[in-house]
Amino acid sequence: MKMTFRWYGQEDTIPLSYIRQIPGMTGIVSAIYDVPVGEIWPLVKIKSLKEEIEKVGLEFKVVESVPVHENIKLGLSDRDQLIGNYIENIKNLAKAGIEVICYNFMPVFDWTRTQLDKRLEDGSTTLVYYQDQLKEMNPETSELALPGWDTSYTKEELNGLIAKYKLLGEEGLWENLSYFIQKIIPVAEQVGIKMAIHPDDPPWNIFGIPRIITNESNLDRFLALYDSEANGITLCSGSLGCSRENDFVKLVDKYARKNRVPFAHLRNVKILDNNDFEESAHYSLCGSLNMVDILQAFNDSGFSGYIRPDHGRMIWGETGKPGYGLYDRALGSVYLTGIWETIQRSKEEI
Ligand SMILES: [Mn+2]
Repeated sequence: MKMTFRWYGQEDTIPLSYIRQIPGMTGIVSAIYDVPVGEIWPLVKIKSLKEEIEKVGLEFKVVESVPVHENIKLGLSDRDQLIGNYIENIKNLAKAGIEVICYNFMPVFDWTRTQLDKRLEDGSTTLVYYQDQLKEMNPETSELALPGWDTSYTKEELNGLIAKYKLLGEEGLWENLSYFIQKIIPVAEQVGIKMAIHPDDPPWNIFGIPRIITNESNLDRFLALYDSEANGITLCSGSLGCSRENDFVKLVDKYARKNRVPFAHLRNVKILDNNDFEESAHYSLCGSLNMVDILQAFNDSGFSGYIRPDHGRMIWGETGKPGYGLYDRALGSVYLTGIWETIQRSKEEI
């Protein structure tokens, strides 16, 4: 297991030198953020990002993410050209020594939460998802916007896009995902990149828009689209784990054993009634997921890929990008590293 940390480039308020000081930290997960979705990332930009990261003594092996243009997900007439650009990105990233590319195939909205600063009992703030809040934020009927939405769309554009996806439906989205996968995976195999799809977050349909990377049977279906280690999953405990139907430990055991998990996101969530959930501290007793069982499953399946702590709460008065402060993610990563050390030590003693 190699512990990594997400960093948003020069816009990020957290200096790389601080991340370097977290015990056990080996690498940075980042991306090129100033090139519009669908366009080619210049190799020179990728290389200079890599140099910046390596200068502080960290590795740059995982990119999160190379976003997939909506027209590829919708299967529109310009998708071949957009997939061509995507392939150029895969090739350029391989040239710079990248090993894993994380991406997702979620229509319109990426991760969805209804509040980004819910105050918990201990005074920290966190991201939450409450169905009651969600109902009030349906873009088709309400003026309210969900936090984290792409504000570059006008309301009319957004509703037009939602209507297109409703028409496409789940099967249409599967077809377009398969089309994309058949084109990109052979290239990834050739250049030695592992593609790792991130599950939909949360793993169910929102506002009638289809979401398909949601559970075990759909992950099976996804992996069968192209049977190759280059066609893998970013196993995210916080996304899959906020549905009680997903047994995350079982998913780790199943997919990591098949070498289909080059990258994982670990965080905890507290599942409440009514599909509500709150992002909690990583510590097992703070949420509904058991981190010891999860890391034990990674160990038992021979996992040698990259892990990063996922979202953290805001603690100790820190302000910044919700979910991506330094303190709680640093605590989370060291906690995970400690569990991993204990598991490795117990193996040596046997
Ligand atoms: Mn994640």
